[in-house]
Amino acid sequence: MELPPDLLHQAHYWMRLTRALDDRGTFLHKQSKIVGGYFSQIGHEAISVGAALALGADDVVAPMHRDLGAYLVRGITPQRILAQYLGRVDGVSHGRDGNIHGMGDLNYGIVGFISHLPASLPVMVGMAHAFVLKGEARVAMGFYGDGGSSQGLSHEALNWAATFRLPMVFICENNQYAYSTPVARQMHVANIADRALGYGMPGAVVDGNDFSAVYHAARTAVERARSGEGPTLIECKTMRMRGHAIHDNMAYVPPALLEEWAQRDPILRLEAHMRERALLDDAALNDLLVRIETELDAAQAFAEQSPYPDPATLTDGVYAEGGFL
Ligand SMILES: Cc1ncc(C[n+]2csc(CCOP(=O)(O)OP(=O)(O)O)c2C)c(N)n1
Repeated sequence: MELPPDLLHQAHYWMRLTRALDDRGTFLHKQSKIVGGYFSQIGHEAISVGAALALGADDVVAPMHRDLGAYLVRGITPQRILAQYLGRVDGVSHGRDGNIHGMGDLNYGIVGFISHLPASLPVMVGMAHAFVLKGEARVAMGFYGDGGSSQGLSHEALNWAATFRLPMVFICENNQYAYSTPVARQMHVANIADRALGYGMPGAVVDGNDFSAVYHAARTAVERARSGEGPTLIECKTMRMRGHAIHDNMAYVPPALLEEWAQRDPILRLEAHMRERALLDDAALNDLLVRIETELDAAQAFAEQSPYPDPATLTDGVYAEGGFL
């Protein structure tokens, strides 16, 4: 089924913004303005944007370190994200973390990434269970990687969600490597989604570099979850196009593999599709890219003038105040 033009234009903007913001982060890191590591998400844009666009405003999501697009789609501004990267008070975690780890904001339905890989999944399953107990028609979505899929917490979370038919969508981003470990060195199944059968839920394998495929699968899973039919596991196959983090030159990845995946770049594919449908031409693309760079220049200026946090506030927010849902 062909997606409507307005959805494709939205997706195109978010995917281009995600990549440009990622490039901006790399640039700021090279200027030594970002303390610590920097995780690039290049190549993951169709997954984070496609899955997040399938959610409703009251739903909740736990993105990970390569899901920048999901933060943007949910409404976290580039200003706040760049301030976060620079450790400033206007960052999402108010200067408590540099790069991706602490970027949660429940006002936007975003649970901050728990660095211990699939550790976010049981949290999201708990939220999904709370929605059922409270009789709310809300959906929880959790992202995890191929590496995270081999850890115990992901199995427990999937099993619990299936057992209680929870409104949960699992998005597994299979980007072929967990740090330097290729998928074949950590599991003996062809598809991570094949495991869905063992948990008792539907599993879908999608081309993670195809926005339309990701969006359709996520939309179907969200609708299924909302109507009380239970969880779905969606495996999005993609490739990590950069090192694990900026320090990693990924000498362990065969260059031909990267070249092969570069031919399937998710943004170029979406643009080719839009051009075929006469929804995009060179002039419109150029306008969009200029608009995004202008937006990011303003965001960077905002972030760079934002102060560092007052050390006296260091323990603020360590304990929950009031309810969280
Ligand atoms: C329990 C634990 N062990 C190790 C790490 C360090 N670490 C962070 S991401 C990562 C690899 C994750 O691989 P995957 O789940 O496939 O996600 P990807 O980085 O490929 O997107 C590792 C080993 C961690 N954060 N937590």
